[in-house]
Amino acid sequence: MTTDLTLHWSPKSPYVRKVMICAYELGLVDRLTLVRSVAAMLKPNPSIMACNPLSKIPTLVRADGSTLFDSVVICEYLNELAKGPLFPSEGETHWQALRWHAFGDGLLDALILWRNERERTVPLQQLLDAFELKVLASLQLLDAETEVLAQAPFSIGTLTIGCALGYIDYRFDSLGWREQAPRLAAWHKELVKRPSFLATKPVDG
Ligand SMILES: N[C@@H](CCC(=O)N[C@@H](CS)C(=O)NCC(=O)O)C(=O)O
Repeated sequence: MTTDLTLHWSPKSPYVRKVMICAYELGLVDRLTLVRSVAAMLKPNPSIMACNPLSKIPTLVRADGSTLFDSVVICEYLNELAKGPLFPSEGETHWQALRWHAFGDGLLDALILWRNERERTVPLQQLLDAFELKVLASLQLLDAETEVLAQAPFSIGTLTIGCALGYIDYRFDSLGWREQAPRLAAWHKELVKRPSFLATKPVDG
């Protein structure tokens, strides 16, 4: 298979992980050339910016040089390329998948801003408290939705929630989220047995 797609990639980014999980699930991994790219809010990266002025990963470069970002767009593009099932188009499963996709991305956005704030020399306590409140409330709601999550088909929605929970494991271990959301934890334990999750576990380096 030709590697006609270049992905600005990092093993730490949960948004990149979404794209990689889609690629594994859709059998498209062999078409990707992964370029290790460091994206940091305080240090715009010229090599990413040559393709994406926002200096964010994931950014996908196609064979004709055109680019696609962000993860929302890239995941849907890969699904379309493979004529995959990850973006259900019919009925309630469509809205369910889109809602969990937005929910998981929103949770990730809050977690990343929370992490940035807590690493500042003098963090703003009000912001730290607000992020914690939102993350705990999200976990509570997802825990209440576990039965529906478990019955839903595997989709961009369920995989994004899985990536957000994986990011909590990676960067917010001390939150003890499994005690706050035990039903969700049981669902997540099964989800991460999928080869696409095992192959994309976040790692430092
Ligand atoms: N909404 C974007 C978020 C991507 C994002 O924020 N990625 C982080 C890495 S985890 C990044 O590139 N940060 C660099 C920056 O914000 O300048 C997506 O879904 O792809």
